[in-house]
Amino acid sequence: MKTLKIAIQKSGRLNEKSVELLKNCGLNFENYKSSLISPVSNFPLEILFLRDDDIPEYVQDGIADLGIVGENVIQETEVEVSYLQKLGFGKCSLKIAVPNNNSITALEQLNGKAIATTYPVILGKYLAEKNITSDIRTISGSVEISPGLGLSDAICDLVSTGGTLKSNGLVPFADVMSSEAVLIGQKGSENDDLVQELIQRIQSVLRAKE
Ligand code: PRT
Ligand code: ZN
Repeated sequence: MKTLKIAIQKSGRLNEKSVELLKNCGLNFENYKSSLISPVSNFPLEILFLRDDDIPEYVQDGIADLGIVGENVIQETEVEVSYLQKLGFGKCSLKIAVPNNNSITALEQLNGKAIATTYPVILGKYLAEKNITSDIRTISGSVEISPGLGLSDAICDLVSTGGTLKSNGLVPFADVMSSEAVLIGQKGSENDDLVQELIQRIQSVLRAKE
């Protein structure tokens, strides 16, 4: 019999809620922190624990049939996958923020300015749509300290409570995208009976939470 594979984040903001969702679907598995794969004892499914950045490509390439990951990561990796279900957790927005003592009030003022981000693809498309040409500086983390260090004029980063922006003297300026965790599948996987069974279980867990 066929066994499905679902990729979830190994550790980080989405791990706990992803595990909880699958457990609430009645799936029995050990949540080993040290292993990459955990078999489910009562459903033909294996759980792969991965870095969130790798999940979209693994699903696109069929190494995993399904994945749970933030929409922001899917859009940034530009993969071809099917969106199967929004999951209602991991909510955040990708925003452009500027130092609170600045004089930037209109988007056009970002022309020629340096914007630091870990989301160059999404930001690049957003600015192109608005006909704005900025210098996108791709960095791998701690984006919020970059204006204070004189490395950029603005940042584009994920925001949930807004506390990180505030404590770094930044104010949100423009909404680039909103995001939450979603269930994705390899293109066409929605036609699979086992995938449908799992989607239905997930939907009834989400309905019970409403
Ligand atoms: O190790 P791995 O690569 O798997 O994890 P990661 O470090 O890349 O990601 P992780 O665990 O930080 O986030 C996983 C996903 O959670 C993201 O891709 C988003 O879809 C979602 N998410 C929801 C967030 C946030 N909220 C969030 N607030 N991801 C990051 N942040 C960061 C943000 O970058 C900033 O540094 O939190 C800070 C801002 O938070 P506030 O509350 O101060 O606004
Ligand atoms: Zn990551």
